[in-house]
Amino acid sequence: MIRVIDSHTGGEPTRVIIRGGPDLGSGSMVKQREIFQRDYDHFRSTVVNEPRGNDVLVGALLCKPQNPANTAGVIFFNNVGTLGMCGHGTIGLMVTLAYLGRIKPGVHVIETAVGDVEAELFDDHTVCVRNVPSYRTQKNLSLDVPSLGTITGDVAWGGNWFFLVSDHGLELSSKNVDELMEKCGLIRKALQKVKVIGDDGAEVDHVELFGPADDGQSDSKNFVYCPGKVYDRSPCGTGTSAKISCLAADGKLAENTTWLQASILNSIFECSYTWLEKTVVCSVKGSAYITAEVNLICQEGDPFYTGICDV
Ligand code: PYC
Repeated sequence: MIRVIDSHTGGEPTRVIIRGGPDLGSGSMVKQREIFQRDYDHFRSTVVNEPRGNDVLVGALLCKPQNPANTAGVIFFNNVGTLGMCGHGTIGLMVTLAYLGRIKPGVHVIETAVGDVEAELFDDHTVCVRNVPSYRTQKNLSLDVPSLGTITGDVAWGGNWFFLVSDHGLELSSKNVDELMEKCGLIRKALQKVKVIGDDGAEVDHVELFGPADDGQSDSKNFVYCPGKVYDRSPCGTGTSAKISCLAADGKLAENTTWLQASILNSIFECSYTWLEKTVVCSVKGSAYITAEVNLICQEGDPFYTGICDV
């Protein structure tokens, strides 16, 4: 029996495991994530994939923080593997811990496999995440994408790796999701074909399209394609941090200036940044709401005990 609490952040779901998860020891989150990836991939799939979950769900396994002064350690994962950081997931995690009465408003340090983040809980629903340092590694990379032609974008890190494209000629609208998914899938394949990687050697596995906002208040709207062939319903905390690192590097956004990033659903993250040497530290503020508190049950003999994954 696995006890979970579900929430959504700007429409993007997070499932926090509060009981029944594996014990990964008390090492660093890098070490704990290594053990999780090596020995518990079936657990990941059981929790987030059908029939207990769905492709869009992001899981958050609460872990022992290496530093006992910190609030929690967490491993984020999705339908195909683990994530580095997850902005919407951290907001969902904080709101979940508040719902459980485990934390009070204030600043909390959360350990992730790519570094510690500070998350400030304002009330039951709103959280501001001070993300790991973000930076751009490639500007105006031209990619030959079969049936789309040349697509130019930037490569940036915001806790995960992103290929950020503004010049895509597509309308970012919910009614175009099928076309957006198909085209992002082609871009992802082209990135894989020419082996575009980040400076840590990891694959650039998220594609982020930008366009003008249409809600009368945001600075930009995005569509974020994630590695498991799903799109982020929220503005994507790590993706928005990657975007802000590009704006900062281009001198298009000043320090401590608010940037309102809208998602494909027009849910909004309020962001700003400060420089840290050649990187930027982004603050990403958003809200999450609890949607369920349930036990996942795994019965003996269930042919789909460890979930269905056909991605
Ligand atoms: O909010 O950082 C994020 C995120 C990553 C993948 C899905 N959401």
